[in-house]
Amino acid sequence: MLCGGVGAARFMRALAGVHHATDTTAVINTGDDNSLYRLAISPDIDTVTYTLASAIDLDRGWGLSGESWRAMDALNRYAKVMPSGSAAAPTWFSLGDQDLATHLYRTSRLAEGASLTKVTAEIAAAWGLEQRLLPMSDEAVSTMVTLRDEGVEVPFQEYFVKCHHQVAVAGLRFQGASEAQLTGPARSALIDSEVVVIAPSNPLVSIGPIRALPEVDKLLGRRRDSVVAISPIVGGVALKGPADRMMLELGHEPSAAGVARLYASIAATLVIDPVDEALVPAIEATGMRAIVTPSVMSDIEIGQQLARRVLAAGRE
Ligand code: FO1
Repeated sequence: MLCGGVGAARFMRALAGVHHATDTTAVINTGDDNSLYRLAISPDIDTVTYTLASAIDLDRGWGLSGESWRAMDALNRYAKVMPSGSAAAPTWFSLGDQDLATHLYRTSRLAEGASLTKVTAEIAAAWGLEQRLLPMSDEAVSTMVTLRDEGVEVPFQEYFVKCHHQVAVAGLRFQGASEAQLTGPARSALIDSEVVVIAPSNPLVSIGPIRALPEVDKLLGRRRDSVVAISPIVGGVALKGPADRMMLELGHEPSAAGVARLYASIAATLVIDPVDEALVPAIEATGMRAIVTPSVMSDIEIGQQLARRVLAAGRE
């Protein structure tokens, strides 16, 4: 599966109920990664990890449930004296006390020369996961967002968290993507898997960075018939996050048909929710097949039914 954060994690969770976790691989976006507090933070990897470990905070959609924030509170004391221009305590980006352990471990292991792939596997094992969680690349790729009204380009987390993704976007750039490589295991997964699922993640900033890596679109295009995408836009709105607004701001139709136009070259099937039934002709006009099935994973039953339908579609 090509994965971003929350939507992908929810689908992975449902998939675990209908398909062997040991036969499931997630290729996860690292364009959101950042080194705030000089720590190696990988939000989408951690959201998938924590969700599959049933440790995610369901209200926030990120970080750990039952979290405490004592380290952050202590940091806020120093933020008061921090010189302007210093990045020592970016307290607009909160790290919970338990979540901190993940970043401390990952940062130290990377400093010892371990690859992000290796460290991600160690962290997944520590949480008892059987799915294979793979970063899309072991090299740095940074999603940069150009803000329309401010006329500046900022790293993704500044757009998403500091600006609460309420500001209009004029452009996206995946810094480092053309020099970075899909990891070996991720490449093999995209070639050898029976079915590739494009998770219901933001097509532009969660799936986009993965596709920006050399050869990903070519690899998927070659096996397009067994690539199934799930629309993250239902009834014209994103189930979570700014995908609908971002698509509109960047010239795409914020609908399941707009998603089809983005994915038509790499996936033969788009799974849409019944509310979008009227869009089937527009989706088929892109050359994709539309499959209509409840796509809002409001309970585990619906999630598992969606997962079954997606797997079947990839095998047809
Ligand atoms: N999102 C927020 O809205 N505010 C935060 O302070 C915040 C901190 C944070 C720390 C670790 C982490 O893994 C995720 C965190 N997120 C936070 C969510 C993060 O911005 C998003 O999960 C993704 O980058 C977008 O999918």
